[in-house]
Amino acid sequence: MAIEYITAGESHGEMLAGIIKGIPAGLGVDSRFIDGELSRRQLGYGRGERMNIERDRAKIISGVINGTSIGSPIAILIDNAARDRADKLTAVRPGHADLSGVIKYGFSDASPVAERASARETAMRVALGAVAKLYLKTFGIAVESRTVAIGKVRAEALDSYTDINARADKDAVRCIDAAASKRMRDEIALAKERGDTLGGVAEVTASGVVAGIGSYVSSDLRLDGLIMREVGSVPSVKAVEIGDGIDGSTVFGSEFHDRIYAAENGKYIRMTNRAGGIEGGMTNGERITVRAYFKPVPTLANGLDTVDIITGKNVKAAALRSDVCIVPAGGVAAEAAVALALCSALSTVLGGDTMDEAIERYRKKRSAE
Ligand code: EPS
Repeated sequence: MAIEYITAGESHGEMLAGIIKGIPAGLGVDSRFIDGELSRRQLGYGRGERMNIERDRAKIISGVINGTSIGSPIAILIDNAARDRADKLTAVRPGHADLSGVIKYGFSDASPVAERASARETAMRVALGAVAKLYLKTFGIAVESRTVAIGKVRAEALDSYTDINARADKDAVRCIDAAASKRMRDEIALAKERGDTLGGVAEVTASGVVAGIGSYVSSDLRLDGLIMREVGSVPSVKAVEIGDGIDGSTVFGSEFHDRIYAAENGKYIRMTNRAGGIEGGMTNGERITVRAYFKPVPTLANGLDTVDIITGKNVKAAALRSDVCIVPAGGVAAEAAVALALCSALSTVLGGDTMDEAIERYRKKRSAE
């Protein structure tokens, strides 16, 4: 029984709506936890004016009674404070959905495209992802993230993977390396001064996952594919890496693959985790690591060359209110994406009408490791 979800809503419409289906009965769903996740997504140096306007809060309207899931679809609403929709967006912005959206849906301007293509949609994904996180937490699984690069500035590798979110959330760009964080903020400030934008990389980790979630038996069950689809559909993500997949493509097999050793307790251990916790489309019991590569925000204060679709003339792209860098928030959205993929794959394996049944099956999986 896979988890399914859907979101709806325009960036400057009345509200966002979302439904997640397949969560068993008996899961504690605390709306304060969801609101905490929504606040995390709103922070970050480099965000625009809009984040001073919004105070995102989740209103749970179905599927939860007295703070506990009842097995039916869970529906959530988030109000939009900003309803100042730009009309007549004809100077289509390169890098956005604007031009292709107008052609595809036959609009006379790109405003309806921008309204739905907007990354505002990730607010609802974070809310639904928070429900997925609560499900995963029941099994001791934590999904966290940190910024590893903004522009050309890279963070040092971590010494320890404990309390990633607690440490990252204290930093203005969600980077655990203080010196790199300072240089990242300088880069963002420089981009802003130039009327430009910056992208970067966020790393999502999921720890405490039992081996054997996902499967090699069928393409639709492969967990790496599910994660790539979810993370790859977060606006601005142009590449998704699992483990050291990108560097791994340049080295010998002997330099990449994680060797397996017999542990004294009769279990198995690996000393490295270059596979990022997934082999053969399944979890192998190691920490899952996923990196989301974000392109620079395509709305530039210094508009790029483009065409006005009404006059046919070469103009500068519309410079709407926007963000300079969304990587810190993007990491939180990518966390939600990984949580949704993992929750879905885990529920496929565990099934269960109730959380108690799912927990019992998880225990059996754990003892088989
Ligand atoms: C976005 C443009 C900005 C961002 C928005 C994404 O909104 P506005 O046009 O209202 O200033 O702030 O992100 C959010 C609203 C959000 O909640 O993340 C865009 O065009 O994608």
